[in-house]
Amino acid sequence: MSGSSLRKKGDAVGDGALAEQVKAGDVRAISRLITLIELEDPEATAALKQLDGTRGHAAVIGITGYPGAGKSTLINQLATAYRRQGKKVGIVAVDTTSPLTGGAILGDRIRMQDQSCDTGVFIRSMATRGQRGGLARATRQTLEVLEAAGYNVILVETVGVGQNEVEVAFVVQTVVVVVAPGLGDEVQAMKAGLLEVAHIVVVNKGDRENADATVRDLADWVPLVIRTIALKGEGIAELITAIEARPCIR
Ligand SMILES: Nc1nc2c(ncn2[C@@H]2O[C@H](COP(=O)(O)OP(=O)(O)O)[C@@H](O)[C@H]2O)c(=O)[nH]1
Ligand SMILES: [Mg+2]
Repeated sequence: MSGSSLRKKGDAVGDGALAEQVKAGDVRAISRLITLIELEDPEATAALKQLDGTRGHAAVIGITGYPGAGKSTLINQLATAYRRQGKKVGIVAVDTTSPLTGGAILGDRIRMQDQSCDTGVFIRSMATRGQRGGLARATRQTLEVLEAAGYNVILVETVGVGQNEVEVAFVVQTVVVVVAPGLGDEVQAMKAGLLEVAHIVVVNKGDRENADATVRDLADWVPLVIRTIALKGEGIAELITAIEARPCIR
């Protein structure tokens, strides 16, 4: 699909119509602009320029960690909790093209289904196509779009493997690294890398018996460790409180 085929007939590049529709919260316009961003279409640049200065005050939260740690489950719970507060929630799932995570998005879509019929929740998967650096830029621009469209909370799911994903951590305000108990070697590896960018570490799957040991182990390394059972919604309120306590700077 080319960028131009996404343009409606009669739309001139930079005529401001798309930006206006985005500002009005039009979900189809939001999706279209994000696709244009991914395609690096000139209309995206023009529309982003027109959105500039109309940014809302969204809390942008990165949820990162190895596959299977429970990020999507946690995001589903966070989105539900924020919806109960009356907030509009954007969810951006950043996939990688690595075979390790191939096909993850479909599963995530299904797991996030609780949210998908709710008009107060916008869910988008970002395609990465393996480019380095471009992912962080496309993600940052997508966040600008959602912010301008009036989303109050934006949750960005990334697989915390590789430089590309670590760069995404720099476009969010709060980085939450999710680990599952008993990963041993993985936790050791994360101490050297991902945990350095973490503001909050979540030990999910707190229902597992070795969760306490993992919490104790990590407490020496990172400022804040929270134990959750995402499957049951336990620890979500504590996590939200911790996120709110962070300063709103990017
Ligand atoms: N026992 C247990 N399983 C969980 C918990 N949270 C998530 N899971 C399961 O862990 C698996 C991976 O979860 P998912 O959210 O897809 O992880 P992601 O790859 O990090 O997004 C799924 O089968 C979830 O049902 C939890 O708190 N306890
Ligand atoms: Mg996931």
